[in-house]
Amino acid sequence: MGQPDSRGGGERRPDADRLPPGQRPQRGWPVTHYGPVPRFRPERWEFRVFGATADGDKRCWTHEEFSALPHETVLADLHCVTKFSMRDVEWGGVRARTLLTLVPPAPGVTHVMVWAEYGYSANLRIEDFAAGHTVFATHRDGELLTAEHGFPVRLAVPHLYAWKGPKWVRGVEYMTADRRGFWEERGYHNIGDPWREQRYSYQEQPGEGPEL
Ligand SMILES: Nc1nc2c(c(=O)[nH]1)N[C@H]1C(S)=C(S)[C@@H](COP(=O)(O)O)O[C@H]1N2
Ligand SMILES: [Mo]
Repeated sequence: MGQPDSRGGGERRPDADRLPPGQRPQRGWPVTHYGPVPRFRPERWEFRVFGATADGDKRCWTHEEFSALPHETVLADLHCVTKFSMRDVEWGGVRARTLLTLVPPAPGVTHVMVWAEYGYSANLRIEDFAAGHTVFATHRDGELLTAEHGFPVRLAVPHLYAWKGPKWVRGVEYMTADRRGFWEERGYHNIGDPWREQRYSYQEQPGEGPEL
């Protein structure tokens, strides 16, 4: 199901046809990440939801099981903090909302940490994670992701800078307090809203992130 109106924060933004401040459009699809591209080993791979779940149990899916979860598509833009943006990316995969339904968080959950291979991580407020267009993508434009773009699973959180969307995701930790992820510990903004140009941690206002 295409969602032409999903570019903004859930409802259509009046400025949906513009780019966030300081961004320029990018042709093609560059590869941007820190560290090596992990090799996918299906027999060792699992996707885990753990931490403060409602019933206290963690939940794991094999690759085959994860691939069988309800598949939906989301049309969104991607904004890299290095200032390029890609318009109208069609992600296909499992909505974060679907996972929240399958594994309800405990009432006190305020944030999640999304974990990827090699310990890469990104923290999100639960409302950013629960947004209707937040999707664990397995496909782009109907094709399986390539290794360098995050196969088998990457997260897209279209209303935040793209570092908040780990490639090669392996799990989600439900948290009852905020904690910084990989880039958030290394000088990037704890929230990362491109429309507010929240690029760096020195721009954080009181209450926007845990102590550095
Ligand atoms: N695991 C992991 N995921 C990551 C990154 C990374 O370094 N490691 N970089 C992020 C950044 S900064 C961007 S812009 C996007 C780039 O996605 P792409 O290479 O598919 O364009 O991936 C994000 N996901
Ligand atoms: Mo980025």
